[in-house]
Amino acid sequence: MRTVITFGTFDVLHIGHVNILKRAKSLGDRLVVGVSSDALNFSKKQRYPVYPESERLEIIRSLDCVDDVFIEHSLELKAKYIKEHHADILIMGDDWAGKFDIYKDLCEVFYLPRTAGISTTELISHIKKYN
Ligand code: C2G
Repeated sequence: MRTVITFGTFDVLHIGHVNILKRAKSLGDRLVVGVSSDALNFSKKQRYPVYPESERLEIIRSLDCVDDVFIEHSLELKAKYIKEHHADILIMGDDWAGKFDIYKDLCEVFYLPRTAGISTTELISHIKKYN
């Protein structure tokens, strides 16, 4: 049984999120997803997500390819999360390339190509244009 772990805000769920979660699951047997807390997202991006953490957690939990979810409270706690969830593989999009190589002594670390042409930020500005 190979467990894959990945992290993200997954705000305003879109095809880029679904693609990386499906690809992450295909690399193992079980997929565990750390969903960034509202406070962590504010510290990373200087704005709160559109959907609160409780809703983002439920949306990600409801996907077929996801086996377990938890709230990611800090970027610095990855070692703890990897050990707690017995993860064999850490997957992130390649916008994070190299950033989590320090965890290679705990598990395999791979960065997958981002889906081109879509992001939550672009979606938000697109929706704003219609208001
Ligand atoms: N992603 C993707 N293609 C896109 C947009 C996002 O593959 N077009 C991937 C990102 O690379 C990331 C995941 O989807 O691996 C979640 O993206 P975000 O919700 O933007 O999360 P992020 O802010 O990158 O949070 O500890 C790490 C962070 O919590 C990651």
